[in-house]
Amino acid sequence: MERDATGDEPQAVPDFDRLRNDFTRFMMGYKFGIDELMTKINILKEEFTHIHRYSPIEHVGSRLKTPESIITKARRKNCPLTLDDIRSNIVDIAGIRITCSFISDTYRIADMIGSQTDVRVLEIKDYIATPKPNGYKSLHLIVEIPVFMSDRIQPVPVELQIRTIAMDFWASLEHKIFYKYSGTIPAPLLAELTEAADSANRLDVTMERLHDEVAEFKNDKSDDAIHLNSMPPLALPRELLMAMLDGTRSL
Ligand code: 0O2
Repeated sequence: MERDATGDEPQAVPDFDRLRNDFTRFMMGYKFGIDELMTKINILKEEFTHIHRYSPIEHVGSRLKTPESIITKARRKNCPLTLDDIRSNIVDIAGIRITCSFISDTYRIADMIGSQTDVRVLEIKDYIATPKPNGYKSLHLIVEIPVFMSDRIQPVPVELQIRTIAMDFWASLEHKIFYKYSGTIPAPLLAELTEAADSANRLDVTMERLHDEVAEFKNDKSDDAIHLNSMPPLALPRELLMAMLDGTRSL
């Protein structure tokens, strides 16, 4: 081995291009995982909007953890900073948040997504049934979804946070306050936040009860089986219409 002017062996020059490509490929898998799952969620949302009286999904958002935030979390978990270690230890690099109208909807949506045959549920954390001590409520699922790449199928974990509008309102404000105080919220403020979480929960419970009462009232009044009111009218070809009316002709 040749030595440099100092007499030391030269250091291997890191292959920056290769490292950058590996990292881009790594992050891309998570982005595609989000895309796949967002398609599933948007299909559910659209189907509900057209077929049923209302959609349990109010809003859907997604985020990819920033490289800085991945490193911070890896350090917090004592995870070595290699892509393989990060892949197996940090499962919320891809995240999707679904906001629902009512508490029961959060479980309903979780079941609908979790029971799809290509989705594997790796973990469930039910902070609705068991809130965090500060009052945080949300249903968290880590699901794994296959992403079909040009040369391989990559299973990608995605964190799904499903919560009501009231839970989301609370969590957004708490998140801001948490960062404002660098993670150490003064005790009186923390107590008020926890009290606000209780109020948010009471609102959720009342709204769900009212919704159920109205739904029961509507069921008494109406015998519609399917509600396609919001679906844009489709042109029904005459031949198809005749066949449907007739019932005996084949299409
Ligand atoms: P960000 O910026 O949202 O990505 P684990 O992964 O199991 O080792 P972790 O990450 O604490 O541990 O898991 P957990 O408890 O399921 O929390 C994951 C995410 O839930 C957090 O992500 C937050 O988004 C949200 N969350 C959890 N607890 C709270 C809370 O008390 N208040 C608020 N506002 N959000 C919370 P990140 O990575 O912390 O941040």
